[in-house]
Amino acid sequence: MPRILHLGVGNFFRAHQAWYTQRCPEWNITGVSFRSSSVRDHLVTQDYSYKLVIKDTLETKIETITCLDSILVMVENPEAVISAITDPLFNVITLTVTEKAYCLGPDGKLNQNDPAIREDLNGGKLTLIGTLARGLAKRKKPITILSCDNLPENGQKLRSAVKTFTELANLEIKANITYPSCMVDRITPATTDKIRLEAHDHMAVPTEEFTEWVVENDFASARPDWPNVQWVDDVLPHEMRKLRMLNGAHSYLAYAGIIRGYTFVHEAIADPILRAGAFKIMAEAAQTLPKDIQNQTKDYSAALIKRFENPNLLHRLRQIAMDGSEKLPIRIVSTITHRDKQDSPALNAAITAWISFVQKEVTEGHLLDDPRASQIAEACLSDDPDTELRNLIGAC
Ligand code: CS2
Repeated sequence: MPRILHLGVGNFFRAHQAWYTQRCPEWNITGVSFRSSSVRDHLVTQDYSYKLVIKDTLETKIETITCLDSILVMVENPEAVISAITDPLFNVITLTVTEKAYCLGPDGKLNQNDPAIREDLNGGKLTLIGTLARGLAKRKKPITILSCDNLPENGQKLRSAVKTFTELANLEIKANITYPSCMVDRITPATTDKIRLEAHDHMAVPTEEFTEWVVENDFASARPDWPNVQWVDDVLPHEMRKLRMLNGAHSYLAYAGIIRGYTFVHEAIADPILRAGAFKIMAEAAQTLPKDIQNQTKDYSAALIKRFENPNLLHRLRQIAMDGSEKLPIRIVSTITHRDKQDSPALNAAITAWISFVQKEVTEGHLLDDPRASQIAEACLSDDPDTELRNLIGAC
């Protein structure tokens, strides 16, 4: 039976890639958890199957997902993960590890001074990039590595990061490896006790009905025939549309919404000021997209607003607000850069909202959920917090 190795078994993977793979009965997935064994410890007691609770505006559907059938835990046994990467049993490695795990600098290349990368190169704790490089260096058979994180040109960025690490660690990769880029989309909130009760499953995952996956068709060997995937030669226009319009508006709603006292996305989008702001971000973002998709952007914005309005999804603004220093450069700052000399008041309002949010959090003594939390806190307490914070996300 062909197999996928999936790195990062969080809710998004369980709602998106696993849902597609469930529709390819001949394919199974081995998962890898990086930081803790807790997902494995729970799923193992239920044969790794779990319920997907699909919440539309009008109805809820519950599906059982069974294609995941084992999980390796990095902190318990890193060697097992490296062996899996070399194992010819796997044809595809997919990843959902969040932006920060790539350890990229502002130029989108591996940040060679990242303390975690330095530690890994010096024989300490393995990073995601170091783990992939070490496994791939031992691999003989072709394999496809498919990044499913919200980064533009995610495949190319991963390829370049692994290549740089390989050189720094004096490793050599001989196998034929492809790194197609892809765009993934399905809004997936964190699980709540209410969802667990509703699905009678401790490991249930809530998600929306809508789902989208656009993948570059560049696979080194067998691949699943995932249904409803759009197979393309160039995914970049799709990535830009989604990151700049959906994720950009999401981040704005998160920061401006929390400041205005809201908890969930559907509450924030019902506020006329925030709704207008989200629409304007999408309009400013739409103008940066390639000409041939410009005519789709009006309908796309309207569809996004409808998805944000879903009152049953209960998507917390704080979930989106985390890791702002990683997310904003990609979804807001780079859009401003692409607008060249045109004014970008709505996109700038998202940056201002982030600055107000982090300042409020720091003033109130809350620990920020962000890999650069301490730098942000320092910037907030400096003489010129506005400039310092803008510098941190490259928005100067
Ligand atoms: C959200 C995304 O948490 C966030 O930053 O903007 O996770 C968003 O829900 C997904 O990209 C939707 O596909």
